[in-house]
Amino acid sequence: MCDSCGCSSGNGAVIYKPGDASYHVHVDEGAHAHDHDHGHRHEHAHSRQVVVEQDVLLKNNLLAERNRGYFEAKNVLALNFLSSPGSGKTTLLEKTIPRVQQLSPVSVIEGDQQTTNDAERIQALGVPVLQVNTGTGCHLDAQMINRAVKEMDIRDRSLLCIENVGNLVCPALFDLGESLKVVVISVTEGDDKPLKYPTMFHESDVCILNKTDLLPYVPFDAAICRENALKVNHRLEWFELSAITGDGFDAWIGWLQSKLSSA
Ligand SMILES: Nc1nc2c(ncn2[C@@H]2O[C@H](COP(=O)(O)OP(=O)(O)OP(=O)(O)O)[C@@H](O)[C@H]2O)c(=O)[nH]1
Ligand SMILES: [Mg+2]
Repeated sequence: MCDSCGCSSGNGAVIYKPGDASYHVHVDEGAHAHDHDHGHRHEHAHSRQVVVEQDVLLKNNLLAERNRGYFEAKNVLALNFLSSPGSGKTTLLEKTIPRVQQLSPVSVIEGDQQTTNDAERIQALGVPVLQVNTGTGCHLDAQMINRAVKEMDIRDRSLLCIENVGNLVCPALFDLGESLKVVVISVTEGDDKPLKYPTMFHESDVCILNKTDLLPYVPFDAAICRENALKVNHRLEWFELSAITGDGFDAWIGWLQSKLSSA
């Protein structure tokens, strides 16, 4: 359960019966249900809940703008890495950082509900890293980044990698003040994910299809996945790679280096 964005409450969720477009139920904790005279059951969201959510996002956005101003003033390229749990964000960072360190200093903020496992993996590379544990929270927010950055000595003209909590839903809603969002999807997740979780792909600037070394073993069509992602967001930069074998890495590293040299 997430107690910071209330996403577990099911607020605003709609349940559809397959094949019956006229039937839908809005689910809202604590709301009353009733039947409309147009033949379907309908539960209304409490307006108070909506106001609280707007308030949370507004407060977050104000802080995100402060973070963004700080990053811009220091010419820091801040990348927010997002994905389902286990798509390979940390592995991608482990393989990416050694290849860009020569060009620019790197620091990392790791977000997870619990453990310092990912921070320890990054620390082994010898770069500054902080772990943010969100407890029951399912995403990082701008305040967490604001506090973390104050604890770090972020260098001018550097790369800051922020690994968000593994979750393809809520982190898309919370602006951290990052320069760009990078969504990672792996071939074991299904090529329909961009259509099923469109907000994440719509909000992202870059999409990395990871674990391409497993393509021979899973029914996953990379071309269809790309088409689905571009349907949701035609501006997405698209990379296909394997963080384990290093296949496809040159294009990703080349793109990153060009961003760093123009930051
Ligand atoms: N075959 C294969 N496995 C990979 C690849 N990238 C990552 N993995 C494996 O996938 C698992 C999860 O990788 P992580 O890098 O921890 O994934 P993550 O997205 O950081 O996970 P969370 O932080 O828990 O959300 C590990 O067992 C990795 O070794 C890849 O390109 N190919
Ligand atoms: Mg990780």
